[in-house]
Amino acid sequence: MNDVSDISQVSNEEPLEILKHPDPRLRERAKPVRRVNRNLRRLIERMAKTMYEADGIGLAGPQVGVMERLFVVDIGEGLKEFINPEILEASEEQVELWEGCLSIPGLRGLVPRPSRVRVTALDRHGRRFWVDADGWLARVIQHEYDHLEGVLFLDRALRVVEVPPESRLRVVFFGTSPFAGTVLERMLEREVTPLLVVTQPDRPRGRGQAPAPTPVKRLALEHELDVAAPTRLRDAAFVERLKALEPDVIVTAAYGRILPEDVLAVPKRAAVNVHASLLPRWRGAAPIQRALMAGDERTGVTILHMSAELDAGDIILQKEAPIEPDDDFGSLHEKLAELGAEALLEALRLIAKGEAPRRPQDAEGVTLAPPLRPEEEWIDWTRPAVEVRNHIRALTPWPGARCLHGAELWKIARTELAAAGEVRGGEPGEIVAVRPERGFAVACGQGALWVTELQPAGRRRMRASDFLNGHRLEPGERLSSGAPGDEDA
Ligand code: GNR
Ligand code: NI
Repeated sequence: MNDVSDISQVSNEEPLEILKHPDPRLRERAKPVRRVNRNLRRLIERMAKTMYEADGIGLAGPQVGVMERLFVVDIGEGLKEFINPEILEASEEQVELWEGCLSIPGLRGLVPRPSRVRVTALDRHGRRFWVDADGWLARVIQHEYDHLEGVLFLDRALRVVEVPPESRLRVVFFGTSPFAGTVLERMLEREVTPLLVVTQPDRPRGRGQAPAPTPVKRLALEHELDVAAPTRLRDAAFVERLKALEPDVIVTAAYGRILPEDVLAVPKRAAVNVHASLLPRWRGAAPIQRALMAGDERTGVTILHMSAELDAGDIILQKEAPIEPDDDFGSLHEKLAELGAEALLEALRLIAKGEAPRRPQDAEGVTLAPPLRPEEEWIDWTRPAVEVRNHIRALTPWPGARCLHGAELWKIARTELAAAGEVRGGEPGEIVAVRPERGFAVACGQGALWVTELQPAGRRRMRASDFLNGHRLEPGERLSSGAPGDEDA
């Protein structure tokens, strides 16, 4: 924020009302300013305040009912006023750009204009100045000058389109994981640009375990968005910063922390969460993993209002998705992130139009999806093959489903159920068949699994057939679970 806008914030001038098309005053030609005096300086200050509060980059007298030749501009380089401006020269070269106008909310138009103009005007002290403007400054000066002539961008536009209502919402986004990254990316593609992106502080990540930004932070910085990574959400300075943004909506997606009530109370319209299950099934931090582990064949996403109780708020909308037998955490996570983004954008449109429904969750059918505990990363071969397989799906590719082959840590990445009678016998964890082109079969508490992909100790993930190419494995060898406390092996 620049100095001038700060002055306008402390000034006690009231903002003015912005006239909206088709108000006839927007079609009149403005009269020259007669005197540059204190009254005019106060008017300039009020116009600046009006422009800043409306998030505009320019404002002309007629837009606030002042039929005088005067406008203010701030394209982020400070406030500049133009009194009795004249356009002395305009370039032959034209550029087409999308324009909006505070007097025509909800529409924008593709307007060709000279790319450069030479302008003269008086400043607030009545002193004459000249500017050679290009880029956005040239654009805005011409747009404002048009207002003084009673001309609107609609008159010059090659095309006029509606601005999607959701892109006009003031949004603060809270998110951390890749799921949240996908949601944010889709929001940005649809021009729903958060005023602020809140994420978790940098943490040791990846192989090197050096502190690294979250996927959401990286994306936000790429798009030059403001980012906050507070360690404490209750921190008064953070809550004040949020309030100052006057958001309509708070969106959370896989943020990884519960928002305190005083944060939930900040947005004017709603605080909503993108949750990766069909609530009330799988409330909690690990809905995708728990759905896979349970062998669910359908799941989906829910957009809900946040409440004090975790994932228990009223539902705005849900979208279903099948869980395919070959889905694992990686594939399902991606599908649900896309579906969640789609559902969120639909919900934001409804919120923007004031049409978002609110449906309390069913009291029946509540299940909980607590985060994975480290000991759950071990494969328990004594369970039925179907359950072992689902467990592995839920842990693949991250953090990986572990077992021990002797003292070596293996991660099992992909399996197929052995057909009835295809392999027989064996204690749970015992390798009961080896087929170099397919993989190897492991006995479970009931039935057996063909391991078709794995990540052996210190190596990358590979097909079991490739592994067997260079590694002897004999029926009778055993896979086991780690002893409790071995999680960090
Ligand atoms: O805020 C505004 N944005 C803008 C974007 C592209 C081209 C011109 C403008 S000016 C506009 C404010 C306004 O309506 N000024 O008259
Ligand atoms: Ni305008």
